[in-house]
Amino acid sequence: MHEQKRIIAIHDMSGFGRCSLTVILPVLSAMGIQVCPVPTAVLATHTGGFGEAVMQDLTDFIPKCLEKYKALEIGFNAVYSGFLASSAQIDHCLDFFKSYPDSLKVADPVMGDDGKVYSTYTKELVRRMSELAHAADVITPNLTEAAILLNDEYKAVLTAEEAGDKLERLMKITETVVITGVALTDNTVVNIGGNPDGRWLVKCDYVPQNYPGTGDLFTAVLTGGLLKGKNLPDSVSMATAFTQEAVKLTFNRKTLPRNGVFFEEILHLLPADNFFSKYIQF
Ligand code: PXL
Repeated sequence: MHEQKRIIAIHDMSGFGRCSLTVILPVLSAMGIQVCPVPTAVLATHTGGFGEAVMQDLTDFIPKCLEKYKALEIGFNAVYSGFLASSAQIDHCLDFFKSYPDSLKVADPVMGDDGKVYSTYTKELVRRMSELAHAADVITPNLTEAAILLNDEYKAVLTAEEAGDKLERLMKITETVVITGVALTDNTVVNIGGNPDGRWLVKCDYVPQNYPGTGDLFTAVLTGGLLKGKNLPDSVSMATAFTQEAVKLTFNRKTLPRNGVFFEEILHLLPADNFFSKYIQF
């Protein structure tokens, strides 16, 4: 295959609010990776704070894309899934994973935040997300999604031991796991990652506001790092540093959280991919 890395991104396209493909496309492109989007749905806005969702489901479109790529014998270095619009899309993502067995398979098990499931998600879609997690090489749940995948009661704040225990249990599902936005009892917020080589923790600077789309920003940078050959702790660290920079910039502007984060102004940091937050082994 051509030297440049190529990735299939199976996510929704939300017109306003900065999440999923409107974040993933520019971020991975700035990292020098060719992104081929397969939209799961198109929405006017994301579902976090704009009232009832205006959404067009594209479930039937996804298998047609796969057939076309297979017929054209186009290869991909990674398949990266995220927000899905129906439980049938789980099968379609699994078909993509199976069709590119040598690719890096990243499943962001997007389902909810702050202990709540997103309004467009059905019970069946939530139930079946673990099938995708089992088939993936890398998963990046937040605490809400980790609790669902593990059948745990949602807890907003964990001790470091509890967080480590969740990571270990998720690593029985998928080899490489990163849990994002973990609030710990010592008042820190951390991202934690684990694979067969170890477990790492990256602290985030405290910002008293959550923004939608930051999970997508994080996993896009993480996936780009891994695809470019960086190891897990460096990739988690770079994704944390980039996301945190965008969050801090946005907090200082005092904009409505639902508008998402101003990542556009720091995209220039990405091509060098040499900025890191500190990580520690735990
Ligand atoms: O960032 C996750 C996400 C993706 N897509 C849509 C969403 C959300 C989170 O709210 O609403 C449409």
